[in-house]
Amino acid sequence: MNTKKYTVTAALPYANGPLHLGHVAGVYLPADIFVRFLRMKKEDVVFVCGSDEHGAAITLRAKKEGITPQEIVDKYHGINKKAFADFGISYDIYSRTSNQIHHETAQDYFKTLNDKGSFIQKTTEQYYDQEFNQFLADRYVTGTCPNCKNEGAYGDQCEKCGSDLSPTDLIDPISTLSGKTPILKETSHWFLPMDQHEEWLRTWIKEGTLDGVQQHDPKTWRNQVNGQCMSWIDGGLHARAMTRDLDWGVKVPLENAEGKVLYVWLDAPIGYISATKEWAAENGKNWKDYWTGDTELIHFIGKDNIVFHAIIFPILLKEHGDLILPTNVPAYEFLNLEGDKFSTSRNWAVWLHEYMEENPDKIDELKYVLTAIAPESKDAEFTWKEFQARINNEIADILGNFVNRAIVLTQKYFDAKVPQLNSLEEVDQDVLNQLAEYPEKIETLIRKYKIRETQAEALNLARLGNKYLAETEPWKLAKTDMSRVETIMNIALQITANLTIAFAPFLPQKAKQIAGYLKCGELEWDVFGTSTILPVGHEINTEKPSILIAKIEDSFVDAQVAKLEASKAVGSSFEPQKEAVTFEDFTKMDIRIGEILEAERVPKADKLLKLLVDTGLDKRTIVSGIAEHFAPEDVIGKKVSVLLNLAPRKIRGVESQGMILMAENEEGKLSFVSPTEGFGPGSEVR
Ligand code: B3M
Ligand code: ZN
Repeated sequence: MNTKKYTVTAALPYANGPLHLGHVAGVYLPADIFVRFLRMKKEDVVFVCGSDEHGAAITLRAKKEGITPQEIVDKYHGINKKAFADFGISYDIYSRTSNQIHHETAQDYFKTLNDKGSFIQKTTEQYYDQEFNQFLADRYVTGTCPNCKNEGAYGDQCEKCGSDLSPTDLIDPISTLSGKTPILKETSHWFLPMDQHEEWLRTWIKEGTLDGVQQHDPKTWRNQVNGQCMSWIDGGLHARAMTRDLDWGVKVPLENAEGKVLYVWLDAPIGYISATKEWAAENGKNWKDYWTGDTELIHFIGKDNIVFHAIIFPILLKEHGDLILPTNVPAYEFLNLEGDKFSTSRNWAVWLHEYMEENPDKIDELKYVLTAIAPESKDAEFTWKEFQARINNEIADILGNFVNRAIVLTQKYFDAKVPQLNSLEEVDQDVLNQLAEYPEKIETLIRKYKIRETQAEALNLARLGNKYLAETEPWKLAKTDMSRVETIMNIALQITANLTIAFAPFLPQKAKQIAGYLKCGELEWDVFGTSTILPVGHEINTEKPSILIAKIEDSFVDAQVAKLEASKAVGSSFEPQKEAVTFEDFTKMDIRIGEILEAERVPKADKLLKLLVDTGLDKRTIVSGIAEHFAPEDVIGKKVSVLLNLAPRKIRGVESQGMILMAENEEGKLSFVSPTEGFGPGSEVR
């Protein structure tokens, strides 16, 4: 009996935001295509994914939206799970790392490794926020980048110059929790001494062997994966903390580990195991069969996750002992959008769930384009113009056109019945020979994870059909040689049937639709490449076939581009929305209309005006940074909005008792926020 199995994983997306086309093209869709192919081959495969619900990615987002981490993960787990299902990503399970079974699995895993001595406990100094009584995860510390002096650098990275940082590298560090300077405080963590694993990793990645046993063929690993791994290893691996001081995550299952959770990059990949367990329990399987023995473990990921899947997780798997290591880690480069990077904060994205809501009739069309441009070996770009061109010129013109002709001509000449095959001419034989080569061509490519090329081959089969009809011109022969037409249409129909197999992993809905025209049901891989799929006399659909692939109009493209531009206009020139405040927070502010009675420049301060303001309650001094925009004589007599209860501050030696509110436009121009006529000093603004 064949015991070989496949465990295919797709990177667990953080449940901190919706999915965009970049994610889909460079992880989820290729993984799905690969799995659909394996299932056609009747391989024993489990396809697992789920939400990554821990780490600072979640807690920071929660803080930003002003809701709890649990609310964040519930919200986005729901949105993403539905978007995947609607789009037809055929997971066997889409789980989440907040599940009980995951917490238990991750804790057991950690304990097993700790018992084996896989970790080293070390005490280091880390930033601590004294007001919030909390150690600060890297992303919770901001400050000035030591390299480019960007003042908004994060504790793990400067987004301006791209350098990797650690929190202690920052100049003038600030806690994002309290806004205060954090202190350094000792804390103890469990580290994975990655440096001790360099040697076997090197051989395993380079040669594909582990303890002298061949595990995988290193030539099937993508260059960029090998390259990134070797540069990490050659640069020297370092011990990395596997625990964090945080209150959100999987608790460290040891004594004396109060307030500590597992590092998200320890817990998340174990999520693949927990998800397999959950699926196995629900389906009467044994999860271990899929993580041991003759099983291929394949991780589809984005390139920013390579080190975690090709170095850190393999170390953890090997340390555990009885589990397999990945056979391949197909990593994808990035997809850009209309000349720019996908960006959530700038709202420069095509969101999967939105696309699905607006275009439920164009699912396979999107799949086709995303696979055709998939960033397999280098970054790629999605544009709506190319979306249109690929659909119209490739699948509509080539696939749609061929299928339509095969069906319509059969209906016309043979009453919708498969005609017989008469003696073959060279052109027929040639086409049949080429057809017979497709299964191997396609299988070889897809097993090398060349999914883009595989789809191109599937389209070549439709091209072959088109070319065959163009060369033999059965519509002309119909007047003179019906016996030839029988042969030609028989072959054209067999090619059409073959197309349902070739395209099934890529365009599952279209493949079904074609099978519907042919009334042939779902065909098995075994018959792929053969020319006797449809028996002579078999009746195909007698109705005029509905359009397989509708052409994309210019107006569709224009509307999509306009939508994107509009969202960018909002996204880029203004600051993103600030963190949520409660109504109570808001009511603490006392804002009223005031009238400016006097104004003068503050000596030696170009920006400042000293104002005397009638607030309705009193007349008070307020220093305002508007001198570069307004001359003193321009502002006297103006009615403006004033924040009265801002704690008094000394500015250039003058005590300022409040703040004038200003509006600022895209160009940085300022305007007072003034009431209409009839609202005098003291009127409340709420
Ligand atoms: N959530 C990072 C990401 O979404 C992370 C992947 C986990 S895979 C175990 O890119
Ligand atoms: Zn920098």
